[in-house]
Amino acid sequence: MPLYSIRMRASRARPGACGGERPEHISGAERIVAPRDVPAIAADLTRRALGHPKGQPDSIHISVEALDENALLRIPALPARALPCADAEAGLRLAAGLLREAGVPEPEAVIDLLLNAPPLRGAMLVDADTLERLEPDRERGVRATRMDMAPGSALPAAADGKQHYREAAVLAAKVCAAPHMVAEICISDDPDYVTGYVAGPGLGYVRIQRLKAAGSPRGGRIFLYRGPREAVADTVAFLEGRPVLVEAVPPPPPFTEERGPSPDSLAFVEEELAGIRAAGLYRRMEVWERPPGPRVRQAGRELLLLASGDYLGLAADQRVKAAAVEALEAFGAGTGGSRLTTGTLPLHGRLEAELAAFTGSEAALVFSSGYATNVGLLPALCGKDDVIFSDALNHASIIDGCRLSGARVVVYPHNDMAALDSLARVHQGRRRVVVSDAVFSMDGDVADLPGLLEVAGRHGLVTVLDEAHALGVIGRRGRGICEHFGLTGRGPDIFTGSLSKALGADGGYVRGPARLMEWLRHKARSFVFSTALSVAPVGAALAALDILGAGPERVARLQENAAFFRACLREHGVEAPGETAIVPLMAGDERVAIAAAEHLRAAGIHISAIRYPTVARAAARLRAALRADHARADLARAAAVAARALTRARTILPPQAPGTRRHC
Ligand code: WAQ
Ligand code: MG
Repeated sequence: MPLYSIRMRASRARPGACGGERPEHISGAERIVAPRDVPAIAADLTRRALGHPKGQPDSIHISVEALDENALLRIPALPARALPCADAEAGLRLAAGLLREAGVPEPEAVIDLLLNAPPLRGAMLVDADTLERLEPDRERGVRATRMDMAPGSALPAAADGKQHYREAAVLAAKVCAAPHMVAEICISDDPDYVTGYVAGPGLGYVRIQRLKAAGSPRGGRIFLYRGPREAVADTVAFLEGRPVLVEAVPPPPPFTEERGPSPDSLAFVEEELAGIRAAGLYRRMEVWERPPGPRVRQAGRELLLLASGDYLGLAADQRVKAAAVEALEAFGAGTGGSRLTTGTLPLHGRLEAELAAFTGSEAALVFSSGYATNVGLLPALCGKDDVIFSDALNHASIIDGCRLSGARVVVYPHNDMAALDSLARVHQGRRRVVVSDAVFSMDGDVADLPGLLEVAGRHGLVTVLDEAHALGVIGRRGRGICEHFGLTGRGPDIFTGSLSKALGADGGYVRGPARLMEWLRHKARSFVFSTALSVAPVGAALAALDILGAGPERVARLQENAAFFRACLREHGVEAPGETAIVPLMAGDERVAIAAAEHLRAAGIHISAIRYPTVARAAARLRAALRADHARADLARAAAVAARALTRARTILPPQAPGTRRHC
């Protein structure tokens, strides 16, 4: 069967070139194919020329020529192996060792030559002993061409579309079959392809994981020759003219004993960050230069802060800090063990007793954070045969706790007790739990506890209420959701909460019946496997409870401030329902929320813009959080500026282009 050699060469005029210069080579490739495959392969190579990462060509040459069947040589592929290495330096050392093995006396000098030569289209043909250049055209080098894998070779195409190995293995087989050839070394000029190889007739094809730094466009090839000068012409003629088909090219051997991550094993991180930026969801961490307070400093600027969970101003309270210091002095900075091993100190038990007493529960159990509390409690309560009914606007820690439990999770529409009732009728299970935020963290509304208790009672559901934003905030004396509703009879079964918001400290807790705490000590994995909460926050929380227990003044001031701020907003035409310390100012579009927050900042006011994934897409908002120690004048000003900021942001922004909000 006649065969054709198809060769592609893509090039462009050098930028700023003066006349007479050679065009810049972009890419080249070739195949040897049966006549019927010529059109398809020619198209394929043209596509490849047009899509090369080095850029668009000015001209693409495709040549198709019939081969002299009698001259066609079939040779076996070289056996292939792969050497892993951590970086190019290590790789070049491996290459030098291989060249020496192939009989090259000064391999380091060969590598120097390769690294310092100007870019060539072809390879340098170099005397293996004297390093003299032997090829007739030193600007171009010698090209190995008219070669391909034999048809029927089973080598699959590279998954990334890069055919480097396949082509290199063919080329190396031909080079090593050339007369008087000792060895070859090759570094790709593809900036993304750091793997190179050394090959030799006795050596085989040895892939070296890294022969250059990623991003470097420098590549090159050296063919090492040992023979009479008169035979150089024959070798060049073989390399350039003799048609060769290489049989049974083996699949690329992997770099198995790889140590350390390959340089781009974390490439997905950059990609995902780019997507996050493009969707306007990129987040920074600002540094606050003072403890939480009504006024704070950030990046050298004084700001009025309406964004802190330190609702009662206890985080920097003198007595709270002093108690933390005292606890630290008495018991040290860290506890050094889980509560079940060596981490339980006298203060832990005291705090649990005081918390229970303050809230009217039988007992409490302290966790290392509010998040750890919910992801510990829910999987302890429920497993795969169970059902958890969860409010659609519950906090992420509840959502994660539900998922981790493996229970069937039935999300009911926000605060919709009729819906909960019908869902509870349908979804049966071994144990059934309903869990809700007491105060919803992004909307600031209060769970319909009387309704929830009624539905739960009807269906025998275990009730869990998260009081993170309720303790110290709602109820006349800050005792939380039961006090808020004036509930006297039986309340929810279990409460969770946080020590790091109104109590100004750190950590989380569960409270409820004593037997439940005893059981959780065995069951809640975030409790069992966390180091015990350190004593400074435990001491701080105890002092905060003391202050709260002494009188409801702070709580009252917080509630008055929240009412005042809402009234101011309404005066400026901004809807501000609710009664808790959290006031959402709805923006909808993420960009409106961000622009409004920026406007507020320019006026010296910090109110957080909240957006996906914290809230649903297109439900972005400014979330104002009130404090007991906010001054009335400041709140009045903040309300006025916030109202203006939202109106402006809405009018200035063009409607969002369709599709730009999609990002997963
Ligand atoms: N003949 C001689 N030299 C050539 C040829 C050729 N046909 N093609 C390229 N060169 C020279 C030229 O100087 C290039 O700068 C240099 O080789 C590198 O060429 O196991 O992609 O085409 O996975 O960038 C190695 C694969 C891939 C290793 C090598 O070379 C593996 C590669 P590139
Ligand atoms: Mg190439």
